[in-house]
Amino acid sequence: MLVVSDEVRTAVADLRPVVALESTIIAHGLPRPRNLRVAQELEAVVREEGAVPATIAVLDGVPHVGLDKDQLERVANEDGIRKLGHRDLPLAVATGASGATTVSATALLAARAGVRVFATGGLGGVHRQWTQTQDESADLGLLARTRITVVCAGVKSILDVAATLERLETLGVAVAGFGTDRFPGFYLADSGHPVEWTLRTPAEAAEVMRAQDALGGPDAALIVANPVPQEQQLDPVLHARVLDEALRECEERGITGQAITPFLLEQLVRRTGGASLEANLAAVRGNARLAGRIAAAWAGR
Ligand code: PSU
Ligand code: MN
Repeated sequence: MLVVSDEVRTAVADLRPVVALESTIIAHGLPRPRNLRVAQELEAVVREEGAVPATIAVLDGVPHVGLDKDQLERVANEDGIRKLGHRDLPLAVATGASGATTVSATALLAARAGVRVFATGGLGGVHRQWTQTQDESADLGLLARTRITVVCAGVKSILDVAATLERLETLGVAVAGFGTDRFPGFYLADSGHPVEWTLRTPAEAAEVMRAQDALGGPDAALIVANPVPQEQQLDPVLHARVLDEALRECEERGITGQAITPFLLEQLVRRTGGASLEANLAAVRGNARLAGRIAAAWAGR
């Protein structure tokens, strides 16, 4: 039911560092052909930190943890690759579908394969029109039930960040800033909201993971919120303006459901002349690196 690559399986068995990587950002979050290069680069960054990358996707109904070169290419370039949240996994398996996994599906499959650390860009969360649409990413609920450490640059700035932070509190998901007491804003180093906890080193993050296991309780995640470096962030004024425009366009065109996130991300790339893409990539790269370091500290347990 779950194919774990030889490299990942051996590393997990030997307690060596492994970092899970999601594939929705590759298939639906980034434009071609850059997406494949980014997928390869993220794996390389994880390796530079001495960890084994485990990119996760479903191909022809088979969930894979750890992709080879051709499989990664399929995710990046194949038409008709679906976007799979965790609820979609049994449907994709039973029907033989292929799809990229979101944070929720990636976290579930990673945890099943024994991978404890996961790097992504921005988490899904509560959308701005929530009172009308009830659109809240399944990422949040799944992270409340899965013992995994997610390194991210906050939640996507297209969301209602304050509401998302409240939901994470309600759901009992631990959130800590890495080297900051501000919750990062994905394209921006600071979302405008504080975090109550700050971790300063990968070893400290691994210490929290140990404490989670020792204390027991619900199998919730640890979110390590790692800001994009200040000098690589998107200009905050430009960000505010284009986000407003993109949200308005989304509403005018009646885009809903799973399509909202890819649509808005693409609009931002277009309306910033590619600058949002660079900030996005800087954030994801930094997260892959930090995840590699946390995985290394965790492996030394
Ligand atoms: N962040 C990005 N690009 C993305 C996503 C996040 O920079 O494509 C994806 C993640 O896979 C996340 C998903 O899990 O969007 C959330 O989508 P939704 O809001 O439909 O749950
Ligand atoms: Mn949604």
